[in-house]
Amino acid sequence: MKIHNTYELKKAVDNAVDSVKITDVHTHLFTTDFGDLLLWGVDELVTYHYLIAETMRCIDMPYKAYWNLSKKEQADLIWNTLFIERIPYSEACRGVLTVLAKLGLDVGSRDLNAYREYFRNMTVEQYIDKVFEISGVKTIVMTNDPFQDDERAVWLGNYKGDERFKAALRIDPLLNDWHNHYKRLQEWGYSVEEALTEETLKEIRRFLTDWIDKMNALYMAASLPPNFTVPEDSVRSKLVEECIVPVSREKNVPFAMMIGVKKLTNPELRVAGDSVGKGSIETVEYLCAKYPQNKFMVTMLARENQHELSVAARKFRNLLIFGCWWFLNNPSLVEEMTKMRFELLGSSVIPQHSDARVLDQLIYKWSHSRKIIADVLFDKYSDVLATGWTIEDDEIKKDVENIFGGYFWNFLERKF
Ligand code: HDL
Ligand code: ZN
Repeated sequence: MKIHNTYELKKAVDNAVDSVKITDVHTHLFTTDFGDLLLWGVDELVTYHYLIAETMRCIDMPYKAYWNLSKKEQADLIWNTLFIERIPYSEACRGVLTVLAKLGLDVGSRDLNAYREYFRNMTVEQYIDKVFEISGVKTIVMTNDPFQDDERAVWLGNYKGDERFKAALRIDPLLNDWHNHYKRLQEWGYSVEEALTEETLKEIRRFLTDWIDKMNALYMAASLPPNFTVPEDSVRSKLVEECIVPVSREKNVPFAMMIGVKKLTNPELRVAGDSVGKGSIETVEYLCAKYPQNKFMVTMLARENQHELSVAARKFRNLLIFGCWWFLNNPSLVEEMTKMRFELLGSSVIPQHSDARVLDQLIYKWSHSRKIIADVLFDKYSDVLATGWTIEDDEIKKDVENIFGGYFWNFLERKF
């Protein structure tokens, strides 16, 4: 049906965005095969590391004392500090409230114990179904690291899987800390040594291939520091060009570079202690230009990298940019980045991923992002209509399905 006015346009956009089933290309969630690695429920939600960082700004408790508290005591402390003693309007705080509201709980009661009651008789299987249904997510991609022993054991054991959960092979230890991890590959039967001999490089390629096959990984990924540079005279640069790139091309799986993480800026905050730094767009451009048959997914953590990354995506069809990652996943920056990306790239981008670490977060991260992306799309479509161009509602539906996952699946299929 042709759209005739902004009222019909708003309705068509809201219907399309509210009903689209999402592919979430980057999360830290796990199937139930992995047991406690899958975090869920209100205490995990409230002790999300974003909220730990925000709480520790407000109190003088020694970091060590916080880490020695039980999970419940940590949640009580965070709840009292950020939700009772203050109005919870940071994005991570608001997210908790959105989850409680979407679950139909009495948010106004501020009663954490009542929220805990809700989960008392819930099984994880029931809750996975509920969260996928409420959030409108159809498929999520996990972050799967064979160097994590408890996770590795599951892959080598009786992993059954769940068709809603896909795998991504995460290789930070290999790329960022070869010196301390090559012995692991030796233990696992790969004839590598610390020196990157031809034999070692061949065996690393075998390791990557084996795990892509074992996991049926959709892509390989690594989080990388601001100074990540290729080419350079370094182990990491050599591993990227001699191992990651050839395996990525041969298996036709993208290499996802997540650039700009300054690890443990405050080590006492542990998982909450990482910060951000501007990365090198030249490295992204070099790799995309030198390896046109390879596919690269890139997300960068610094706001300062966003415009040049969008321009780089204009230059290389084998570059797919994705998400408003981590410190960028806030309404003001999601709107800014989404507008810029749609204006520079049209729909050939993945505007968002959740990065959810706790299952419940799918509910809020997608509720918040859907609204912003819908508003930006409404603006863009309105501008098009204002020229006298016409738009049909099923064209909007198709465009929305594309940006909430279709373009990702299409990118995986493409061979350059
Ligand atoms: O490296 C990553 O994938 C990051 O997303 C980190 O896990 C980070 O701690 C995080 O959860 N950000 O949202
Ligand atoms: Zn992540």
